[in-house]
Amino acid sequence: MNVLLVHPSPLMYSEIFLRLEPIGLERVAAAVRAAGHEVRLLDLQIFGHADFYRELDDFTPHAVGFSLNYLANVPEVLDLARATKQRRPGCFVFAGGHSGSFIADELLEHAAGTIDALVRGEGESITPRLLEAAGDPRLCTLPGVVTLDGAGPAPTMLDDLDRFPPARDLARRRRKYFIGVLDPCASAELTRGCPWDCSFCSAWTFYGRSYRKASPEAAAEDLASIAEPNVFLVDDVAFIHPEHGFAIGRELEKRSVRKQYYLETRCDVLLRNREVFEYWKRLGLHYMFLGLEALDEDALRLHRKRITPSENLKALEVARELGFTVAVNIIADPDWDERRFAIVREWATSVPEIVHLTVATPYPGTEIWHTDSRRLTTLDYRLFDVQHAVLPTRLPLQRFYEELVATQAVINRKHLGLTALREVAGLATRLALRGQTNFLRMLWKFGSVYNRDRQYNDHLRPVTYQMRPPALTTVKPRARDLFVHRVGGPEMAPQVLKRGG
Ligand code: B12
Ligand code: SF4
Repeated sequence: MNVLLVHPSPLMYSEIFLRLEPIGLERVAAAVRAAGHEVRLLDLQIFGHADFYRELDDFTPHAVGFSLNYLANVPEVLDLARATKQRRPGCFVFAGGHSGSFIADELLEHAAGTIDALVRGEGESITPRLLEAAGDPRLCTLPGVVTLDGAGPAPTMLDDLDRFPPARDLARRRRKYFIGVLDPCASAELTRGCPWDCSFCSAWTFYGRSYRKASPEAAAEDLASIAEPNVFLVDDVAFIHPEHGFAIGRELEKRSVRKQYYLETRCDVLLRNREVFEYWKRLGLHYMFLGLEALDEDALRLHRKRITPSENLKALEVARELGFTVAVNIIADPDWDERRFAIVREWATSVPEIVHLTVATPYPGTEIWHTDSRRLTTLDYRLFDVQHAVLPTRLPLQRFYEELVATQAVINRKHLGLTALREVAGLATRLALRGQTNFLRMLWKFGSVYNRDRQYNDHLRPVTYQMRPPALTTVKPRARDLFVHRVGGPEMAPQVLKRGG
């Protein structure tokens, strides 16, 4: 079969700071190719819709699979699926990915027959079986597969993370992938899953709170095979088990692999496992993202972050001592008033870290989707990108965006302002001379992307596809009822939570 795998367009956030290779889709591509299919991958973060239609005509795929990690991409994928069926009526159309896994039935309803199957959970093991069964009415009996005829049992987990290393050779124009000064930048995965259970996050519900590791040898081999000098480690929380980090490091040393790395971790993990981060500093780790989320105790408790403000601040000190460049995230609640924004602005300008501000957003698959008593003010998927307010704002909406953008601008001026620019000018020039202009372009884009009017006007766009809102309930769902992947015995079976009105 000719199989075309498609990653949708970038969201607001990635327009500025980063564009990363679709590593999940590359791993699915590896599994599909291993089953003997001809596979092409098209990343619409780089290519346009015209390129997609050209692929449909030139490659004449028998199957097209879309990646739906992000809710905000739902309308685009639904439109592309429809267009695919119009252009190639016999083509088998399917979709999978993180967000898609939580709203499979709703997506199939919107698609009205233009998506043949939704794949819940990890795609590597099931996609080859799905393609084999395409057109068979028993398709919906496969694990994790949902069609208009019904849903199969819970998805099966990949038994071994070493299988199906990402088919990076299929990603075209790879020099377009970057994060900040790491330009160009590849991605790699050392572990999968997260054992914590923050109330706003769906990483743990997707994997059923499981945590798996690649073998140190396979992880190092994969990193050694990467051509780019920089690597983004996509793990939810890096180096939870320090011995795993040390073992990979030793394998990298054996292979003389030297790269610059970016990773994401928790403050308490950094505090507890300081030595492994220190060791990786020597291997080339320079940049890390710490999910701070809030400055005060109450908000941290609400997010169930299981950490205190003083531990967070201590971790920042440790990261500074070790010489890392750190980015942190703060969740802005739509309930914030001018005073709360001012506090965050003041704090953000007083610390050397890069501070990101995202807007609290209940997503399907998270606990707050069911428990936040505030009613959603919009059902437009495109606004569920943690840059828009989808819950009632205390300030008038326009005023909220004014404060949000002003805060982001103050924070960004700290890093992208004239003084900062003078510091990075040499680096930007060196990259430009090598033809790497992603970082340079990023420096000029802030005003056009983070813009009060643009954000407000996004709410006024006509909505073709409406999200199904959560059912109103005061009962906190059981963790296992939120899981996509079933872990443990049958008592852990995820039940599809019925949503509606
Ligand atoms: C790395 C990462 C990023 C990278 C993106 C890398 C990339 N090019 O895709 C960066 C840093 C850019 C990023 C940014 C954002 N992210 Co992010 N990100 C992640 C993270 C931590 C890991 C994703 C990953 O690479 N996993 C490893 C690969 C192997 O897994 P995977 O992609 O899920 O793919 C597997 C399955 O999903 C499935 N699959 C995937 N695609 C397909 C397609 C088909 C056809 C099939 C059958 C199967 C399939 O099979 C794959 C292999 O098993 C996830 C959390 C998580 N644990 O998933 C959040 C997560 C996906 N991100 C999230 C969010 C909110 C964002 C932002 C909006 C945040 C922001 N601050 O603005 C931005 C927007 C990004 C954008 N699209 O522009 C949310 C998604 C929420 C939602 N419901 O939409 C998540 C779930 C984190 C969370 N719990 O809040 N992110
Ligand atoms: S926010 Fe981080 S620590 Fe919390 S559940 Fe999600 S991935 Fe895990």
